Amino acid sequence: MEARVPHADVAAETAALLEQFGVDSRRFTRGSLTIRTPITGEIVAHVESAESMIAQQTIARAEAAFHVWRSLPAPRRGEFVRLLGEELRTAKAELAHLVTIEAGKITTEGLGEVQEMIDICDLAVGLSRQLHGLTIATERRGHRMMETWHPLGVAGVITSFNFPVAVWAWNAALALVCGNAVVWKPSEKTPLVALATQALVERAAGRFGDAPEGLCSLLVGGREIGEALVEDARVRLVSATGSTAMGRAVAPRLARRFARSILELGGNNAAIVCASAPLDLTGRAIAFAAMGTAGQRCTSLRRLIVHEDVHDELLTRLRRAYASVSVGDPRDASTLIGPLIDESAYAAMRAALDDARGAGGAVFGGERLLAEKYPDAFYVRPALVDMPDQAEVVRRETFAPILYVMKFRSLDEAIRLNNDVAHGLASSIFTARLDEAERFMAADGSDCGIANVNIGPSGAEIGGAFGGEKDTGGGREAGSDCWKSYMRRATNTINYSGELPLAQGVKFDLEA
Ligand code: UN1
Repeated sequence: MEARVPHADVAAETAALLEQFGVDSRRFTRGSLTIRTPITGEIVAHVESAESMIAQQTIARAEAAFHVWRSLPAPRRGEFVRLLGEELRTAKAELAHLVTIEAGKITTEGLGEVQEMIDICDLAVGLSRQLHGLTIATERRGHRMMETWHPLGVAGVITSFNFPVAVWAWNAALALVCGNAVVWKPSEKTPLVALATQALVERAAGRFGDAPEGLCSLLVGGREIGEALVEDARVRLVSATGSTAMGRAVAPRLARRFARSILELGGNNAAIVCASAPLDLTGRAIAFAAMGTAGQRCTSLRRLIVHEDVHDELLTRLRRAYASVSVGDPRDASTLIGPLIDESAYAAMRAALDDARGAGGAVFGGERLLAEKYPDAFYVRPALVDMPDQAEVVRRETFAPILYVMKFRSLDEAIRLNNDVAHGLASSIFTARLDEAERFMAADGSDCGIANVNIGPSGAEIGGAFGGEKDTGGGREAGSDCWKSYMRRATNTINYSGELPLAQGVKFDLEA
């Protein structure tokens, strides 16, 4: 048995990093929430968990901040987000390293996560001068009709462990330029990167000068904090990332009080590989999409639907890649696959592989690795499972690196398999044929929010709208016109005619 790695160093490194961000050590050394790094499984911090009372006070402060913030010119609000982007650029390496420690992402993906935050800040700054509405032709002489976009209120943001800071940034950067206050509840598994990010927010606020206190706050805590955000009438919008079960619990409660929701609830993403697909590119794309981030992206590739003519050759290539992929400490430059987040993720993976075997699947890989070196951490070889059909286990989302492979003959059949699951987040087709690519993206093609050609389903840029249909929740975040979700629309009709013609030719002749 190899010697256990000394457990003090990651904790010490974490504390040093947090102190560098200016986080008060009391915030991560005492408290009931025990934080472990998935790299070794060792405890790295104890974080204080907020109670509902604190949540109420934070929301009250956020609402007061909103009343000030909404009246600042939008480009001035953009300046705050520009400063936040600068802080993120300066602290990119350190914040990325904390992402690695807390979420187990490999270094390049940790850096990518922070880059995604910087990108959305840049987008939001540009947007702060482009929050424009339409001017609409009216049916009445001497009238003008237009729409204006106004700030909405307090926005609650609930994020998950797998993108512990980027998803907050997608929401916060837009919400802030749109004139809202933001209250953030991060995953209980990743509050440390949230504390560090909040320190950067405070630095940006200090440089900005007149940001109202409580404009952008952080509430570390459990379910009761999420519930406080969902139930509070002052919170006009809740953007929540997590499981479909969480979304099902949250959505009706928000609907009951007519609050807005943006839900991003996971996916069971497929790729169709046609007979004409360029196999080199396809294999590389599949490897990243299915194994990258240890299969713990909402957009991870979980189902591969392969034309029977190329099935065997592609599977041979993939087996080679799965056998040789480097799994290990995400801080090592040579590692491509870091650990699973925790033991429950590993248990879910094992259960899914058992079910797959029971359904006639041939499993390659999937075994636990490095258990002797890291008995409290959960490293696995990603699993490739050749399935006879799309069994129940394939149709459910398991948040782990498992790729189920199935065969198809006709594109109709492949599209039917692509759509025949509860989720509708991301999808891809690999083909050299225009007709197949277009059919996949057409109204009777993929039913997902993301439908790609010759590129995997994961790793989206922030410029597009991100999100999906069906059990994914229907929400859209990041680019395109997603900013509209963070504002309320007013339609204005202005009469400069000196007369009073009524719409639809209605007559109502009465002196008053
Ligand atoms: C998620 O997994 O919740 O498209 C978000 C991607 C990333 C975001 C994933 N840009 O894979």
